[in-house]
Formats: sequence, C-alpha cells, structure tokens
Amino acid sequence: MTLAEKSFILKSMEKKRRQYWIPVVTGLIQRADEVLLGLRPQGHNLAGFWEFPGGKMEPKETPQEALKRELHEELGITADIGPVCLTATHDYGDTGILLLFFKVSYWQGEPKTVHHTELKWTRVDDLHKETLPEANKKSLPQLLKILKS
Ligand code: DGT
Repeated sequence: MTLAEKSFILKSMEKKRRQYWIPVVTGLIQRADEVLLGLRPQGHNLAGFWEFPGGKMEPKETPQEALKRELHEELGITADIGPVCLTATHDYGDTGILLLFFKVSYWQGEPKTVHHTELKWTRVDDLHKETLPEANKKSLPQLLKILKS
C-alpha cells in the first residue's frame, strides 16, 4: 500500500468516526384533506421552518413509542401510531437524519401549541407552498401520494 492510499483510508476512517445518524420520527396528522404543521421555535435548528410534529428517538424506545411521546409532549394529544409509511434520509454534513414518517389518523385531545411557535392545518394540495425543511421537500412527491391515499 502506498503512503497516499494509507492516508486516504485513515482520513475516511476519521470521517466515519465523526459522522453519525440521528433517527427522527414524524407524524402525518391528517384531518380530511388537511395535514398538521408546526413552526419550529427559535433556539432550535431549522427555526422558522414548518415541520411535521415529532422529534428524535431515545435509545430505549421503539419508533412508535417515540412518536407517541413526542406528540404528547409537543401537542398534548394521545395518538394511535400506525406502521411506518415512508423513510427518508438527509445529510447535514457532520450528522445525517433518518426520518421515519407515520400516518396519524386517530388521536385524543385537541393539538395545542406547547412546543411550536404556531400550529396550522394546511391543505395537502398547498404543502408545496410551505417552507419545509429540505429533508421533507425532497420527499414531497411520495408524501403527497401517502397523504392522498
Ligand atoms: P431536541 O430535544 O431539541 O433535540 O428536540 P427533539 O427531540 O424534539 O428533536 P428535533 O425536532 O429538534 O429534531 C428533529 C431533527 O430532524 C431536526 O434537526 C429537524 C429535522 N427534521 C427534518 N424534518 C423534520 C420534520 O418534519 N419533523 C421533525 N420533527 N424534525 C424534522
């Protein structure tokens, strides 16, 4: 092995050590032809972007448990979480997120603004007009299919 090859491998290993994945669970909370979006609050990354409510999984949780907890913490609702309906990845440079989307059609309680700056119901057909994180924008065609099915 040449010195250049060795240095390339060492650099790749170093890079690998620095990068890690964060699993994120999100809920497609639907009411007729509308879906719920939350405005990410100041002080969080992607502040000012409209997201599907959810958040990072904790190691002890299944994805469904994590989303149930997040929706309870963020919106004050008790939701029935179905099977995962879409997965997506996004590269943020030093970290990558693995997004797991779940359809949420049944819940108890009225969503309240606990965590977000604002909540709004958006028509599925108007989703493309919203300021969504790039991680969601690139999955929009698949998301629309799911939301309309
Ligand atoms: P914390 O405790 O401030 O880390 O907050 P968590 O656990 O509620 O997680 P959060 O929402 O800050 O992290 C989710 C990450 O995924 C964040 O970097 C934004 C990114 N993301 C991209 N698209 C979405 C989305 O549709 N929903 C959510 N919740 N996060 C998204």
